[in-house]
Amino acid sequence: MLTFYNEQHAQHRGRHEFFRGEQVPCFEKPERADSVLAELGRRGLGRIVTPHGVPLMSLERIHTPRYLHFLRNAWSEWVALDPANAQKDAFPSVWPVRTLRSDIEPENFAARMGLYSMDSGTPLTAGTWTAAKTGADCAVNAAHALRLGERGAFVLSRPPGHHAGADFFGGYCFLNNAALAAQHLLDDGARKVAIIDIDYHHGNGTQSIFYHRDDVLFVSIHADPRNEYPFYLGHADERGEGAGHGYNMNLPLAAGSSTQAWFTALETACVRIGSFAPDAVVVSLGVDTFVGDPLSRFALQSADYLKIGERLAWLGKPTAFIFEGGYAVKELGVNVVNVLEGYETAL
Ligand code: SP5
Ligand code: ZN
Repeated sequence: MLTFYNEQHAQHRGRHEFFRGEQVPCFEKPERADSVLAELGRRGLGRIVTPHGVPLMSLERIHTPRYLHFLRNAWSEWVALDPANAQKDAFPSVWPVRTLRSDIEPENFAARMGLYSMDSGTPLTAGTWTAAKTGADCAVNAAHALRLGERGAFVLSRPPGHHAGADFFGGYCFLNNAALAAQHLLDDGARKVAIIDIDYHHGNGTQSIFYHRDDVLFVSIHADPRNEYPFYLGHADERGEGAGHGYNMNLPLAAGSSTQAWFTALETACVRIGSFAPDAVVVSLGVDTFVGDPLSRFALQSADYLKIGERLAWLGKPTAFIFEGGYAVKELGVNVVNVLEGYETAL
């Protein structure tokens, strides 16, 4: 398996996020990717390569030009508000909920940031754009490797991507790497792509990007949004709209669900993907389903991740694995690499 490693990932280094009115240290931190890289080295799972930079046009296949422009310039505008801001994470000050207008961008930066943000948990920092862009490069490169005949590719990058939509960030995510990979596969000749999202949290960004389309099937297993982030999307009755009707499948499970229930959902997801008959598969690989994860309430054990990789291998399609969530830093490497090894050694 080829790994596309984002050497710039540590440039995104948030100081804190808000949780119940308090600033708490960021869960999404550079040590996460370090843990996975170290385990990849120990297990010798194939070459680790640096991606080629892709043109911004590739990102515009998924994200709006206005949003990309905002992200690229955000840090310098934040610092322009007040030079002292250089030592502080950027957060929005206002959000345009329902009856407020979102068609006119305010000039004030912290207010404008609210237009592109969905939560108070996602700090924007000096290196966020560089890290996110290089991560997107990894995703597009991984998709390209599949088109060139690789059976599997892994994107080892942070920040993650699946909560980011066409024009917003949140949930620690800025650019939607899984969506960028899927779109590149299509642009390079694939006819149909399935995305399976196994992060603990619903991939609201990915779902919203492909909700009206039938060339990308989105299937997600996640904690029920009634009680878990992202709260406002991910219910079972969201099946897609227009041409996309029937091409979105959500399999929410109550927080605290058993591992057996989780694997039953995985089987349902895989059967749907099999009937869709995609040319390639993209996996949003979050391992915050782990029993020891500090954010989450599922119960998967490290050995379960080998089984996941094996089951995904049985789909028999070229597969790109995109690193998403997972916050039990010590076990993160083993859990992620177990999925990849299960995929490699199956069949
Ligand atoms: C990619 C990804 O996994 N994003 C998840 C974003 C979740 N943000 C909300 C975090 C809520 C913090 N809850 C702390 C519980 C401490 N016991
Ligand atoms: Zn997650």
